[in-house]
Amino acid sequence: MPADLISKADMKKLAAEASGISTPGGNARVKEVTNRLLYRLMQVIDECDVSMDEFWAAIGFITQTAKNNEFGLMVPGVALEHFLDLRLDEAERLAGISGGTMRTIEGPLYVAGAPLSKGEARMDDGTDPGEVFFIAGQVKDENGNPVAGAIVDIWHANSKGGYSFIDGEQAPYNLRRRIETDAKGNYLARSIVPNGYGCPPESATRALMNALGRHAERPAHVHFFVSSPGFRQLTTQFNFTGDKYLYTDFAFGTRDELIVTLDRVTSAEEIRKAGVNRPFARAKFDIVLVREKVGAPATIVQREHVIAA
Ligand code: MBD
Ligand code: FE
Repeated sequence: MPADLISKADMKKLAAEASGISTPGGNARVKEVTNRLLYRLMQVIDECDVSMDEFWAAIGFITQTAKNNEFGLMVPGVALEHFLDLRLDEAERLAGISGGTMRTIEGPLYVAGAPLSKGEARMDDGTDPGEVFFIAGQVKDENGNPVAGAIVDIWHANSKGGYSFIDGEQAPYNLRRRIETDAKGNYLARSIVPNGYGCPPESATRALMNALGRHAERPAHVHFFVSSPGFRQLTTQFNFTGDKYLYTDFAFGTRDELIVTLDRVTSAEEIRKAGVNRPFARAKFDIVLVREKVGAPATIVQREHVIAA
């Protein structure tokens, strides 16, 4: 069939009617967004001459994504989670907020309720053969003053790129910890160097990436939620210099301000001091929180989180 069979006016009228725009009742917000989405979708179908077979294949694909509980993975894969970050960055700028550590996407693999400890924690259970990794940092305010008692909630993948709870192979809360900063605002985590995450072979998200000619991999990364009363909660991650996928993250999470360099430590003296028995890696990740401001858009995102039993 040819493209552009229907007039814009006819599509607009049909979308508005389907969205209850001129009928009373219902939810005004739902009507508004449904109307705009439908109108744009109709336009895309008409402009691209989407066939009935193609349309129903797309509905099948969306249905499969939902059955797999995979929208949390699909959303960052098509850059929408990063897009939401860009909008929040800009809204903060307009609200006069600046200076804190850069945010980046939460991703779908957070599990609430990780063990909480003061000052430091060991995150791995000793079964992962990966490189020993110390993450040290200080939580500060915009003036450089330490923030004591901040909660640094850290989660990351193992040396195979898998997350505990999700991969079903690791102990509960392995590589997931909450650390309360000490009097100087410092936190220290002992863990293992993570590997990058790749979308599961059978996932709808990987199928989509294949169809788009993109890969479905993330560079290695470590996730953070950082919170303290009176400050805006921060959602962020860091990546590592030299990572193969650093600048092609399928989830668009990499930001130049959030790349750390692994310091490889081989001196016998340092190894002994660190309380380990082999060369290890370390990275520094300081965090600047900005003060909460009335009227500023919230940084705490309400979304479904798993809590491990
Ligand atoms: C991840 O570990 C992740 O952080 C994101 C955003 C998507 C998939 C896997
Ligand atoms: Fe992740």
